[in-house]
Formats: sequence, structure tokens, C-alpha cells
Amino acid sequence: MDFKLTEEQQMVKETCRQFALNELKPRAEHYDKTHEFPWEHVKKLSDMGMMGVVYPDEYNGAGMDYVSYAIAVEELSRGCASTGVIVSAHNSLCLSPIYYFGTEDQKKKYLSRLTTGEWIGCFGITEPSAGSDAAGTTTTAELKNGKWILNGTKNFITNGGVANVAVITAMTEKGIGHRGLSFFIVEKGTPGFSVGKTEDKLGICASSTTELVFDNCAIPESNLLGKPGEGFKIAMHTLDGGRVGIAAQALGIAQAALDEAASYANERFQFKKPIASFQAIQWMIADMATEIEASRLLVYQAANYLNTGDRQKYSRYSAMAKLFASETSHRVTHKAIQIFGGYGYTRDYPVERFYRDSRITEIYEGTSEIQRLVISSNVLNDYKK
Ligand code: COS
Repeated sequence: MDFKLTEEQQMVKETCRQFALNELKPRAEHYDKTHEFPWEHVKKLSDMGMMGVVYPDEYNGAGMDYVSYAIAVEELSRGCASTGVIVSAHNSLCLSPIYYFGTEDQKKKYLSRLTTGEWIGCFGITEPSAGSDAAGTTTTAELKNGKWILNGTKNFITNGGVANVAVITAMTEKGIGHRGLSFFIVEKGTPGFSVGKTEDKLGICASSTTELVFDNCAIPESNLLGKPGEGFKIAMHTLDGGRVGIAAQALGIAQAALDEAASYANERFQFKKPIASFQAIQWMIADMATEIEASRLLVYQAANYLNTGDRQKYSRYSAMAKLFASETSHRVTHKAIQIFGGYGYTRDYPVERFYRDSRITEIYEGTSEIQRLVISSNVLNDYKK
């Protein structure tokens, strides 16, 4: 077993680390407070190839592997978790289904513009009454005179307010459950497609989270992604891969919290000694560092399974990585505030932001409960006779 990063992975780590330190970290507080979308970051990341990390050169992508992608999201999230999820949702959730299920024409038209960051993408399966129950979609698509007519509302859509392209699910046949679900590509500016309510969130405040509203929105017949009825399969395939991105985001936030807490522990004096000299603090630091390292191994392993394309494996390991890294991030950011004491509870220090930012990683792209469902059904299958 070789734990060494390749030259390319090492290079991505260094580049994203420097970018996060020099550009993201100093501006993260500003974007958290103003809730502005960090366009300046997205533009620079586009130039760095980070808006199309794993997609091939023929579609203008950077052609890197999934471990490099996970490392990039981890390092970016260490500087700014909002920027981390903007990159992750764009790459994993919008570009992936177009790349894996799109026609050549769809890839040329959409993927080639999304990989460069010229266009931003979002992914919509969640609805007011369909979150974990991905097949409970009520948005409909009806084929009339060579156009799909979309009606319904999606909510909690990351990048929703800024996206040029949305990939969404809609029911094309009622009464047959998940088999009636299909996937579509919708362009911004299509009549009947609008952005609804913008969410005012606990954390990742600089990422745009909105409703998408479809009111008799007519899109070309050719904007069906995959075949009619394949929507659920495409959604599951996309989420199985995408969860590695969120796991990497959680890991980056946790690492940022440890960075701050360990430095502070060395500098903060109480009882005439740095608090790092007290065992209570040392034990917290030890647990934080150990859980972060275990998360990192799971995240990189899941990303490595994505490289192999072994579906069974990456479905299980990306769910494990997301579950463990997100819950680790929650525990680590909690402890970071504890180490900072009263100061940690104020907005003068970044650890309260890390705590707020980490919370969503246990919810989006499948709650921790859904990850446990995916993992257990996968594991139990191994023991079926
Ligand atoms: N990959 C491919 N196929 C899958 C799959 C996966 N990961 N998981 C399930 N399927 C298939 C099943 O094999 C089954 O196929 P058949 O009908 O041919 O037998 C079908 O899909 C339905 O499976 P199941 O009955 O298990 O579906 P459920 O509706 O019970 O849901 C879960 C399964 C809960 C795992 C799924 O709905 C899910 O992942 N939900 C979470 C969605 C989510 O992450 N939401 C967050 C919003 S996105 S930010």
C-alpha cells in the first residue's frame, strides 16, 4: 500500500494550499459577513483549472484524477468553506452527470463551457417535500410539440442564484415511483425558469443557496439527459461520486479548525503557562488530529475508488468518507471553540465560522442517516448467501 501522493497530486496540494492561504483565508470573513458570492475567487480558480478538475482536455477540463480533486476541495475549504462547496457542487453535481450521461452534443455545448468556469452549474433534485426521498419528486416534465414543459420548484440548490446551467430531475411518468424520474439540462434565461427565494443560512454564507422555479418552462427535447426514466439512476450515480467532494470540504474545515486551535493553545497563557501545556488541551488536540487523519485516509481512499470506476466500492467508501469526515468536522470545530474559550464564541476569531460551516456537511448530499443507510445496505449485501 502506497500512501505517497503522485507528483501531480502534490502539485495540486501545494498550489491550492498557497491559493487558500494567500487569497481565500484573508477574504473568508468578509464573504461570510456580507453573504456576497466570491466571484473574484471563482474567476481565479477557473484560470487554475479548478472548475473542471477531472474532465478531459477535449472538453477543456484539467484532466486530473479524483484524488487530486479531493485534495483541491480539501485545501480550498481550509481557506474558505463557501468557496469549497461552490467548486464541489459545480464539479461533482453539475458536470458529472453531463459527462457520464450526456450526448456528445450536450458535452460540447455545456461541459466545454462549464469546465472553464465561463458558465457556473448547479444540480437540483431536492424539493420542499422531497429531500432524502429523492424519488418523491413532484416537479413534472411533459413532452409537447417537441419541447419538454417543466413545472415545479426545487429548493436548497447550491450555486442556484449564479448558475448558467441547471441539471434537474422531473417526473415524466407518474405512478411508477423512481422509474418515472428523468434528468434535464436547463439554461438560465429560458422563459418560465426563475430563481426563487435565497436562503439565509447558518454557515457557508458566501455560497448561493436558492430555490429554482419552473413555470411552464419549455426546453428543447434534446435537453433530456440520459433516457426517460433514468433520472433516479443518474441522481444516485452523481451523489455516489459527489459525496467525496463534501467529505473533502468537511476535512478542510476540520483541518482549518485544528490549525487555529493548536496555534492558539501554544500562545494563550493561563496560570502562567501556555494552555498547550495542560493535559486537558493536549488530549483535545490529539483527538482532533487523529480523527482528521483518519478522515483524510477515508476521503483519499474513496477518491481512489472513483479513479478505478468500481461503482460498488466508491458508493460505499464515499458514503463512509462523508459520514466520518462530516461528523469529525463537527466534533473538531466544537473542540476548537472550547480551546479558544470565550474568544472562540465571538466573531473576532474564525473558529465560530468553522463550526457554523461544518454543520451543513452532515446534511447536504445525503444526511448522515442516509449515509448510514447506504453503508449498511452495502455491507449487509456482502453477507447475503
Ligand atoms: N446507485 C445505483 N442504483 C441505486 C443506488 C445507487 N447508489 N441506490 C439505489 N439504487 C437503485 C436500486 O437498486 C433500485 O433499483 P431497482 O428498482 O431496479 O431495484 C432503485 O434504485 C431504488 O432503490 P431503493 O428502493 O433502495 O430506493 P429508495 O427510494 O429507498 O432510496 C436512497 C434509496 C435513500 C439511498 C436514496 O433515495 C438516496 O440516496 N437518498 C438521498 C438523496 C440525497 O442525497 N439527497 C440530498 C439532496 S442532494 S444535495
